[in-house]
Amino acid sequence: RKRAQAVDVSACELEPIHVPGSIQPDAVLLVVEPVGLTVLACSANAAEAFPGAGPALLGHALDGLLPEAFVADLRGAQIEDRLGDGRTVSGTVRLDGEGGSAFRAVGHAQGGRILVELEGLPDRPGDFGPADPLGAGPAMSRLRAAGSVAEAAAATAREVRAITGFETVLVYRFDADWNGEAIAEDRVPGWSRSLLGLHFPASDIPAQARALYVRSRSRFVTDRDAEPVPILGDARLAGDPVDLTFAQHRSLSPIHLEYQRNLGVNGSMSASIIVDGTLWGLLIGHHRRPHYVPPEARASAALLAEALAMRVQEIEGRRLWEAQQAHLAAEGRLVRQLTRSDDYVAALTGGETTMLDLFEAKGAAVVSADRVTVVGSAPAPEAVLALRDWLLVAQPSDGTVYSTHGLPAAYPPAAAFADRASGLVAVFVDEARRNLLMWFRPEVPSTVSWGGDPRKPVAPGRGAAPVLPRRSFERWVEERRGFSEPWVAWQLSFAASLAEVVEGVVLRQRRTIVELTG
Ligand code: BLA
Repeated sequence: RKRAQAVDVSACELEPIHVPGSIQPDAVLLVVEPVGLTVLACSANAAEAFPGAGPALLGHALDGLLPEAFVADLRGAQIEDRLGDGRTVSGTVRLDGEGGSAFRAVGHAQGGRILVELEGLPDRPGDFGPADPLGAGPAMSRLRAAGSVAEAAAATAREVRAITGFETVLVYRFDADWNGEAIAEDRVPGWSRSLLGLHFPASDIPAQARALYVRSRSRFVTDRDAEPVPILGDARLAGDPVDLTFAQHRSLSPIHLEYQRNLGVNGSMSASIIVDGTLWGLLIGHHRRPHYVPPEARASAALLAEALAMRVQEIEGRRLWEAQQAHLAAEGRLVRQLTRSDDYVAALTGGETTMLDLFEAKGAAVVSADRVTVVGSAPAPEAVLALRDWLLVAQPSDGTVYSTHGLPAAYPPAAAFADRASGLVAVFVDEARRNLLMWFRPEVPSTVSWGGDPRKPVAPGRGAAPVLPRRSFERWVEERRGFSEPWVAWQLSFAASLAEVVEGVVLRQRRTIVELTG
């Protein structure tokens, strides 16, 4: 009898995608040691660039193989400083004498080695697919004109599709848990499938892939089904495989290629959208057939991904700045009320400015000993006290702010008042934890459309691939109850700083009472 197989998504994160041991067949790879510039390894298709050579290239000096002008750039000290971290030198080289084939040569340094990729260029200019590989200039001005993230994303998708010739270009945005949503889509009229507005679980793009995409900014697959070309190396490579993190022609994970097959995608692209040093999203290209994108169009697409990132940073940065200014002002007024008052609870809940002016909360509460004062749309006082008792146990006593945007899941009794308190920020004011500030947000019932059931992201595989991606991307609608709009990190630090001010006031008032009575 066959045992049911447990399928573990975390297996996806273990695949070492930066050392696949092979490249895509549209280039030839030479791996060179940086001192003597002799070939340590080459892709098995090396004869395409060096007829008759093949593995005979191993141990050969680079000088004799590539034009001196190109080799000169790879020579010399501080090679990792000049050509590490994805920095490259490139040029068009003619191999095999006058009138020989033209190659785009790109060199970079990684892991103490120099990697040179030689991509055969089409003979006729007509072989360059897209009409307008240099359309990045006008695209930039359209991007600048976009007033919202949605508009900027839509404009970028349109421009990148025009430049690269993909049938679909999507802008994919990650959320705080690394799930993602296709927030913009530009699509060829003849393809009815739309992914716009669909959400995908975090496991579709595992952690090591996201980490690699922060370092190396774009990936292109010409032909999903092309046989990867193995890298042949000499003995010095044993146990230390060639790191292809920055190689343009790295072959992608076979598990991901299976995913693409299930999605009906052959030629593809993804370019990283990095905002504030984190992977904010991806620009994704899809083609139903194989699709070659020439080097300059690839560079334009990566550039536009970067331009979108900068525009997003501007738009979101300004919105953030405005929200924080408004909060600083409100917090300033609250602090003035607090310093003038003998009753901190009244100062927070009864003045012209109240706790409701912070964090877009719809309700707030202050617990002082066993006295509860609420403003706005908050749970009843007994419910607030019960919640406080739970927090005393659930929350470490180190003064950290508790926050959730799904309280009923963490604290089931909250299901009874989810309409008022699905979101909670709570912070104890004093070390004895007698005083507590709370902000509440109501439930926002919503539906999330997933591209396939997110609870089943994987299917069992066999042998080397213990797990495989799901086969179905049918729209799967999840109804979300018991969740509010999420809080953001800066709001929690504002809450913490307000609690500190209140602590000072509480101490001062207690001292005054002691002096008066003592
Ligand atoms: C990589 N997964 C990716 C990439 C995308 C997606 C865009 C980047 C690689 C590329 O350039 O194509 C996922 N593609 C999507 C999503 C959409 C899309 C969400 O078009 C929606 C519009 N993937 C799985 C499972 C595993 C997995 C179950 O679904 C593991 C078992 C793995 N995905 C996986 C791996 C990579 C990947 C390993 C890295 C590929 C690489 O760079 O080598």
